[in-house]
Amino acid sequence: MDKNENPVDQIDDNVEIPVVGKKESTLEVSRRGFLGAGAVATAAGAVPMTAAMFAASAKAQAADAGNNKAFVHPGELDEYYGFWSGGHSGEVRIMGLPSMRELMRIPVFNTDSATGWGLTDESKRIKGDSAHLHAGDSHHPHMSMTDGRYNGKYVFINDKANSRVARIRCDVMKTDKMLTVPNVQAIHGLRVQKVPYTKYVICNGEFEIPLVNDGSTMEDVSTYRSLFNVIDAETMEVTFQVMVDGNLDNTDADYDGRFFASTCYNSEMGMTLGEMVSAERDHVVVFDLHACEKALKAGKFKTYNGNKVPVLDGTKGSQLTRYIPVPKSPHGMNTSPNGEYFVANGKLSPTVSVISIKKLPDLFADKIKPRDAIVAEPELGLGPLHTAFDNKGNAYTTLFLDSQIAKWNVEEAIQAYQGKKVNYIRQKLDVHYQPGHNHTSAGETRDADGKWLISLCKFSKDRFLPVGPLRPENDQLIDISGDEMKLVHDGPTYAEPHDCMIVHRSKLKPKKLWTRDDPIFADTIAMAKKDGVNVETDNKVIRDGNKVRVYMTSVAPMFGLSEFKVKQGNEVTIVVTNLDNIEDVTHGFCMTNHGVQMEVGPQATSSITFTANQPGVQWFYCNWFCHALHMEMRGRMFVEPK
Ligand code: CUK
Ligand code: CUA
Repeated sequence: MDKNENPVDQIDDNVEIPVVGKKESTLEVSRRGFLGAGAVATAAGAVPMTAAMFAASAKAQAADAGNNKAFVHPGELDEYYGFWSGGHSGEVRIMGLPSMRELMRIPVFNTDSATGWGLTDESKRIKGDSAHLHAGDSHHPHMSMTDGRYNGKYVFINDKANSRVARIRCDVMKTDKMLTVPNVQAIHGLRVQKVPYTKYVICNGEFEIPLVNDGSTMEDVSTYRSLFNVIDAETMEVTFQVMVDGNLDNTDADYDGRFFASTCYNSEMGMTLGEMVSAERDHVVVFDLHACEKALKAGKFKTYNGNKVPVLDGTKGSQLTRYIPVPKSPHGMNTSPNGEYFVANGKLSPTVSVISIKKLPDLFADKIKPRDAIVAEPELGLGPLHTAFDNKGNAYTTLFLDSQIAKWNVEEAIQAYQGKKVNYIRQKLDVHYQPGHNHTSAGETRDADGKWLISLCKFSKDRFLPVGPLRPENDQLIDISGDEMKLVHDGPTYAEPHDCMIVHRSKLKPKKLWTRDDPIFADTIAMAKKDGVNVETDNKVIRDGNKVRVYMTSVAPMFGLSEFKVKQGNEVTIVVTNLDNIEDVTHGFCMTNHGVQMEVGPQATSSITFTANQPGVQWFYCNWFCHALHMEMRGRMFVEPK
C-alpha cells in the first residue's frame, strides 16, 4: 500500500461531500449538496457527482418524503432483527430494522457490569480457558442455517483479538459456548455451513505463525502457517484444521454442502507491509469438505503443540484445496444467494473476482485450470471490500476508498467478461464514509429479499454532533426495494461493527422467561443439590472451610435473606434464584464496594464469587429495577474481622 492508498489520507475534513441521502428527505439538503458537488472529486479516483446527478437524486428523495418505509411508529415492531458485531467492544448487538433501534446487547468477549457477564460463575464456566480475558474484538456474527435458510438457533461470532469463537443461543440471546482455537492466531473470517444444515462453523486463522510455536523457529518464516478451522456447531470443538499456503482473511460456504472459499491477502508470507503487498496476485483457497472428511477418516493428519486437533495438509498440490489466483490482497468473500458464485472482493484492486461454483468440481478433477473458474472480474471502483446481494441478480459492493456502494448486475458482468459490450454498473451511491461490510436483508441465505441494505461505514466525520476526538461510526440503512438505492437512515454506532446480518422476525422465537432446567445454570443447581439446597425454596448459608455459599431467592421486592454473616477473608459465593414468574421482572445482585454485579432474569439462577476482604457492614442490593420498592430490595453482609 503506498501513501496514496492509506485510507486515512483520503479523508479531508475540509472537503464538503454532497449529502445524497438524508432521513428528512427534504430539499433543505440541496444547498450544501450543490456547493459540495465539485469538491468530492478531490478524493483520489472518486466519481464526481454533477449538479444534475445530485438534483435527480434529491428529487427522488423528495418524492419519497413522508413515505419513509424506515419509519417504525411508537408501539410498532420492526420487521427484521439485525445482529451487529460490536467490533473491539467485544459484544454483539441486536438491532431492530428498519427502525435501526438498538434492542439489546449481548456481551460475549467483553465484561459487562449490567449482566455480570465475565464476572458470574456461569459466564466464567462458559468462557472456560479464557475466563481470565476481559477483552475481545468481534467481527463476524452469523446465524446457523437449515437448507440455506436461517434457522433461528444460534449466532456464532469470532474474536480476532484472542483467537476465539463463541456461540449465542437465540432462544435466550445469551452466549452459551466459547472456545479458544488452538494452533492459530487471530480468528478472522467466520461463516457457517449452509447446506444441508450448519454442522460446521468455519473460520480462518489470519496471522501466520510457526506451526509448532514454542520459540524454536520464531525467525524462520518458512515454518509459518495459517490454518482453516472447521468447528462442530453443537459441541463447539474443533473437528479439524487445514494447513494452507499464505494467510487467510474472509470466508464463505456454498449452497451444496461441499465447498468453502477463503481469501488470502499475503501469499508472499511477508512480515512487513511492503513484503505483504509485493506480489501482483494473491489467491482464493477453495476447500473441498468431502475430501477433507475423507482424509480425516483415513487418519491423514498430524497434531501439533500438544493438543489433539487433527491438522490436514491443504498446502499447494494437496487434493483438499485449490488455489485460484486473483488480483492482490482480496478481502471479503461472499456467496451469491442463488448458490452460483463466490465473489472475492479486490481491496487493492478495483475489481471483484466472480468464481463459478459449478466449475469447482472440474477444477478439483483437474479438468480445468484455476483461473478458468473465474467467470467475471468487473471493475467497480476503488477499494471493494464486501459484496451483498438482492433477489434480482444484483450485487452491492462497498467501495472503501470511494465511499460508495456500487450496485452491479452479476450476469451482465459475466457477459462483459466474455467480451460483450454491456454496462453492468447499475448505480453508485455515496455513503458516509469509508464502508467496510454491507449486508442485505437475508442476503446470505436463499431467502434474500432485496428490501434493505446496510452499509457499515467506518467514519462518520460530519454526520453527527461532535462528541470529542473519538467519533462514532455510521451504519447507514439503504432502501433497495426499487430500481434505485435510497439512503434512508444514519445510525451512529460505537466501536467498529465490522459485520452484521439481517434476519426476518419470523425466524426467531425468543423465550420470555427462563426455564428452571436451563443448561446455562445447570452446574450451579447441581452444586446446590450437593449442598442439600433446593434453590427454589431454601435460603441457606453453607460453610465449607474458608468457603461460604449463600443461597437466596428473590421475589420482588425482597431477597430471601436480609442478612448473612461471613468471616473476613472468606471466599463467598452468592447464588440468587429469581422466583418471579413474570415477564420483564429481572432482579440483580450487587455487593457494594466489591465489584460484584449480576443480572438474575425471571426464573433464572445466577451466582458470583468474591472475597469478603473488608470487615464490617456491607450492603447488597438489587440493581435491576423491579418494583416500586426496588430501592428497599437490599440486605447486609456482616463481615467479622479476622
Ligand atoms: S473484516 Cu472488518 S471490514 Cu473483519 Cu469482515 Cu472487512
Ligand atoms: Cu429486585 Cu430491583
